[in-house]
Amino acid sequence: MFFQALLLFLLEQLLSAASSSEIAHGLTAAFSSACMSLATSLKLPNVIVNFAHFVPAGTVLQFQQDENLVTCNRPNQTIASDICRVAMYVSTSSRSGITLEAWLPSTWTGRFLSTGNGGQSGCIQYEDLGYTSSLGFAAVVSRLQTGVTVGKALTQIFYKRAHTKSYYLGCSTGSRQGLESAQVFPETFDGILAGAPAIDRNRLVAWNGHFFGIIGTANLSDFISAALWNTIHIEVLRQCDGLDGVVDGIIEDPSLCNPRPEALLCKPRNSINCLTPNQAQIVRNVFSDYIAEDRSLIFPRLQPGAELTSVSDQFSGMPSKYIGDWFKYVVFNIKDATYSIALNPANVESFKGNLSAFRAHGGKALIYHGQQDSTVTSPNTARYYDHVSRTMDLDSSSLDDFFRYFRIGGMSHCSGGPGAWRIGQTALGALGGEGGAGSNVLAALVEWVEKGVAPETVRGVGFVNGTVALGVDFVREHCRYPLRNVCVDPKRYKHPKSWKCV
Ligand SMILES: *[C@@H]1O[C@H](CO)[C@@H](O)[C@H](O)[C@H]1NC(C)=O
Ligand SMILES: *[C@@H]1O[C@H](CO)[C@@H](O)[C@H](O)[C@H]1NC(C)=O
Ligand SMILES: *[C@@H]1O[C@H](CO)[C@@H](O)[C@H](O)[C@H]1NC(C)=O
Ligand SMILES: *[C@@H]1O[C@H](CO)[C@@H](O)[C@H](O)[C@H]1NC(C)=O
Ligand SMILES: [Ca+2]
Repeated sequence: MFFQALLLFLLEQLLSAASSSEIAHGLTAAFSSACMSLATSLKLPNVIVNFAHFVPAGTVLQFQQDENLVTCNRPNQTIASDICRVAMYVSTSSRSGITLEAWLPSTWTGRFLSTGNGGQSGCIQYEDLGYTSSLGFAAVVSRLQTGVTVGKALTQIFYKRAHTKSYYLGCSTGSRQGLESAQVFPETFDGILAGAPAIDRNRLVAWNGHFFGIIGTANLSDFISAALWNTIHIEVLRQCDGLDGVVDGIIEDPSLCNPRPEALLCKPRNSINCLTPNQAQIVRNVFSDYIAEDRSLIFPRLQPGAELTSVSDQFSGMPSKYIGDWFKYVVFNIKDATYSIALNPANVESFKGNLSAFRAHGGKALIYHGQQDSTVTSPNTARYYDHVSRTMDLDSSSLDDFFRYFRIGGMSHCSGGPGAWRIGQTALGALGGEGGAGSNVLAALVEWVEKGVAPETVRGVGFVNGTVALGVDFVREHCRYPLRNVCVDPKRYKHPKSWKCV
């Protein structure tokens, strides 16, 4: 409305002499001055505006240490479309507060979106603000409900009308934050895009920690070297790659894969690149569920196929970096795991199975998880899906009305891997149209929320040797759980039509 009125005003001012470039220039100037005026005019409770800048498309923002923690390791961000960048501090008590950024695009679709962050960083994922604002979302980064409330209010003030629909996008911890919102603040979002959710967090961190006890330190005689893990990976593929109908380096459904490490046992005439009996047991333990003293499940096993990306972390001979500050200075054992699960500080587990209120609000959740993820093992997401199904007493066809889970074969943690992992999920997964129509999972979520057209599959793009720089290799459609992907025409396995969800 505001810009239409302004356009008429400009037309009058410029009379018939106005050229379209002058009008465009006038609109940009108006957008820019409306943006900058926020610095002094924005009045929201507990909010201080640090700055409000107009940033034209093509700018490379350079981040200073004072506006971006050094640990975040984000030196710059290229801006794809004109935005109003607003940086705020929101105090949540006399001693605490959050930093918040909103990136408001000049070509707004009317949609609001919040993103989260990965790991335990608390960093602003500028690339996701850039990605979603370039798609026309008024985007904020906020891990807390407070931030979303401020972001929505700011959006309304700036554009002079309320948003139409509200979305969330995040992966890993960002995904946990999104699902936590569906569980605890069910009316906040109409659509949630959640990848590789780091849910049941106490158990997840304990699971990351338990590998050190299995693997041991690097000076042990049975320590498995990186080279030997490579051999193990090749053997896992030899045993399981073909289960989906084609040998292509991808295990579409690792839940069907139960590798026998004994196939690699050293023989009298072959004592290199093979496993001692102890090492074979270590490999078995790595691919086994993590079980408590009372025999109950702590966390599902590492899915076979993901072992190579564990080598630099869980299999390194040092405690996993994902234990971080959570179990700092703790010699980790099963009792610590059981204790932390019972403690569940700040309800960080985010594993509530009752999403009734989210469903009643009309919310839709689209979950995806790479099937080659060594950071958050993917069977945990099937476990959550089943938990929601049981808690709400809904079979898959009813649950899928508002909650769908897609398994992305050959995708690592949130991005990367040999599979067709680029699905438009985040800035890392942003597509350049390679996959054709229907290959952006965020657009699919919007269709579902706004037109009621639910995605049957998620279409992704894979790269030559899993390397983006080598170019696009194939397109594949990923099935929604509990269906799995099977190749029905192995000679043409790179063609999406050669696959079927069964
Ligand atoms: C942005 O940061 C990357 C990574 O440090 C660097 O390689 C690149 O040259 C930077 N680009 C600009 C324009 O500053
Ligand atoms: C093996 O390495 C660990 C940790 O690096 C060290 O504490 C231990 O003393 C070493 N053991 C031997 C036998 O060298
Ligand atoms: C789920 O939550 C709703 C309220 O949102 C409540 O009415 C219902 O009883 C709960 N169901 C279960 C199984 O706990
Ligand atoms: C891809 O990997 C294979 C096997 O390692 C290798 O032979 C091939 O040259 C690689 N292709 C490219 C384009 O690098
Ligand atoms: Ca395969």
